[in-house]
Order: sequence, then C-alpha cells, then structure tokens
Amino acid sequence: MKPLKVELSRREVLASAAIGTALAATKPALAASPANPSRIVVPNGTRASWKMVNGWKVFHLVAEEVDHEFAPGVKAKVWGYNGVMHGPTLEWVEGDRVRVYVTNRLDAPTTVHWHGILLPNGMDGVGGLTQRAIKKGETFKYEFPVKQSGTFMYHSHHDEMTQMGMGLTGMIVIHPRNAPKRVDRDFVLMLHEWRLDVGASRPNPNEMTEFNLLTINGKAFPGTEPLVVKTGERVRIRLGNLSAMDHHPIHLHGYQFKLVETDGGPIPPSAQWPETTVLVNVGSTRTIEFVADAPGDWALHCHMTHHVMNQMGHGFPNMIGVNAGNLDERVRKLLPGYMTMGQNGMGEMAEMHMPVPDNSIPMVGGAGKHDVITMGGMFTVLKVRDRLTSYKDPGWYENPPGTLADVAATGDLQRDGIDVEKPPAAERGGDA
Ligand SMILES: [Cu+2]
Repeated sequence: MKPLKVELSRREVLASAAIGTALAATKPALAASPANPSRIVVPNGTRASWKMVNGWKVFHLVAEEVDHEFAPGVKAKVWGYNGVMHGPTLEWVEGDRVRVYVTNRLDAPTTVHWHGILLPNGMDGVGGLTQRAIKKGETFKYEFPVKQSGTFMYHSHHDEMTQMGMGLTGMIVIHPRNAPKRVDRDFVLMLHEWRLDVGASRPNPNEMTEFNLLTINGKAFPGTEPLVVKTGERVRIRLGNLSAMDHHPIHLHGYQFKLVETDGGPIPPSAQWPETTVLVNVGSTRTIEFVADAPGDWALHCHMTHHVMNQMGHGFPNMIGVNAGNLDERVRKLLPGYMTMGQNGMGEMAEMHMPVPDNSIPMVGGAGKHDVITMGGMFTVLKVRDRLTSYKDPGWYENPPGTLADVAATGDLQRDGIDVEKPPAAERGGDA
C-alpha cells in the first residue's frame, strides 16, 4: 500500500506562493500536491484561487445569487461568492500583502467585512461607516498587509440580517510565516442556520427563532462529507459561526481535544484546557486540536438537539406517550392516508421512508452501517482509519471482534447474574 503523500513543508508552500502558483478554486478537498500547495481541507467546500502580481496576492470575489443544495433533495437560491455558498475559503500567509477585488452582481448593494483581521479602518468593509456600499455592477478594491495568523471569516456588512442570512459568508485561514505548528489534517468548517420553508425557493432571512436547516459548510446531514484522518495524525479543526441567532456547542465523540486558538489569536499552551465540546459563539471562530489515536467512525455534531434535526422536526405537537387507539382509522375517513406520528419520538420517522414534499427532507435520518442514523442538520462524521490510500470516504468502520455493542448472549446474562425481569433498584445517592 502506498504511503499517503500529503505533506508539504511550509517552505514548499511559500516557495509555491512565491512563484505565483494559483490554487484551483473548485478542486475537491483532498490531498495537497505540488500543483496545489494548500494544506487546508474544506469538506463540501472550496478554496479561492489567486495570483501574485508585483508582490501582491490578488483575489477576486463576485457576490451573486447561486443555486445551492443543502442536502440531497433540498435546493434553494442563496447568495454567495464565485458561484458557491459559502464563498471560497481565502488562504493567506502572515506577511502577505493581499488585494481582494469584490464585484457586486446582486441587485442589492453590498460590502465585504474581513472579520477579525487587523487592517486600516477604511478597509474594514462596514457599509456607511467605513465605506460606501458597492452598487450593482461595481467592483471595489480592498488591500492590506496581513499582520497575523489564525482562523477568521469574511461576510457582507451591509443589510447584515438579509445578506448573511442569504449566505454572503466565507472563511479565512492565515498560516503563520515562521515556525508553523505542524498538523497533518487541517479542516475548515463554517456553521450556519437557515429557514427554508418546504416548497420555498429561497431561505427566509427575516426568521428570528425557527431555523430548520442547520449546516456545516452549507450542508445538512446526510449531505455532509466526512472528515477522513489516518490513525495517529495530528488534527486541527477550525470552526466559524455566522448563524443569525444561535451559538453551537460542537461535540466530538471518542476524543479529548484542546482549544488552541480563537479569532482573537492563539491560546498559550499553559492556558489551554481539555474539552469534548466547544461552544462556537455567533461571530467567532474556535480552533481545536487533537491526535487521532482512536480509529472508528466518530460523530461530530452540534449538541443542541434541535440543531441535528432537519426541516420537518420543528414545531411538531408533543405526541410522546399518546395512545392513538383507532384515531388513524377514524381520521382516514376524512384524510385518506392519515397517520399519527411521534408517539415514540422522532426516530421512527427516519425509517418509514414516508414521501416528503418537494424540496424537503425528512427531519432526521441518514443511512448508517448498522441502522438508520437518527440525526440530521449540524452533524458529520470523523473517520479515523489505520490504513488509507487516499482521503476519500473510506466507507464504514469495521469494528474489531468484541468491540461492538450488540444483543447480550444468554450465557453473558447468566454469568453476570442479570435477570432482565428483576433489575436492581437504584441506590440512594445521598448520605441520609
Ligand atoms: Cu447548534
């Protein structure tokens, strides 16, 4: 089996940069190669192309309406940059001089704000305050030296509720020029939330509370690509949140990680503490790192349970414990095909393969190895494998013998004195 060839030293990256190697904007987020020195991985997403012109790293963003698929079968018109939503990830190196042209092809005026970037005031992109808005058809020029490193974001700062709610958002990664901390896999994930009514062709940016599509890099599970890692690799996950109203506690199974950086800068090692969940506030980035020493398929998801549901899981009457009796039969006289749902929760919905309206998906559910996965929305999978020939989705994890939860054998129950008819009573927890 061929070893993975994905590593490039910082020197090679800089050398490539110096000769003006442009990154492909829409290459799949896989291994780096000399033609593509980027080391970041943007699952489901893209990286911006650029060129060197007289010592300036030149980018061009075009704000426009784009067709976007949030999950299989759920499409909408949203606003993005360069044909994609979120916009392509901008990758800079500390010390670069960057120039970003922004062309507005929207009917509305817009601006671009460089979130967390230290720059001259007039380049900050706040409509009305630091510049006039970019009108339809105009191209503005932003330029500044890159004085810092880390994980940042860019977004419209004109009619923010509408424009960020429609998707005018993207991530920025800045590599340190000197002594970069080496990681093997460097993932970039942006969190966002949407209200897309069933049958609607555009999300509703006026929504304040009832978001029904929660996304990682613009995708709701089962539309999310897994994060593929080889056992033993050092992993960095950069999370940004430009949701309208919700912070997202992102939980990783199987690992303890450290919060190493925010958009305010790196956290000194002495101040880092271990976590299993990192709260990514609206308008902030959080970067975590860990060594992927445990192979498997590990869930990575928002721990707000309503954020791992898709469109139809919201605003549903509480039917838990309800005995519907012959209700279905009676209602079907009026509404053919009627079925009472939710008496045992929502998990069953994932299995019923009920027809759903056009341009919508069931509230939960994706195919898993063992059963249906009863989650949707802001959910993906970290796939850690001992052997990989590429970072393409390796399929489901093969659990080693004796390491998979399954039906208890009669012999096990007898050996351990378990009588399923007579479970032990809970003991008092207090002193009294
Ligand atoms: Cu959330």
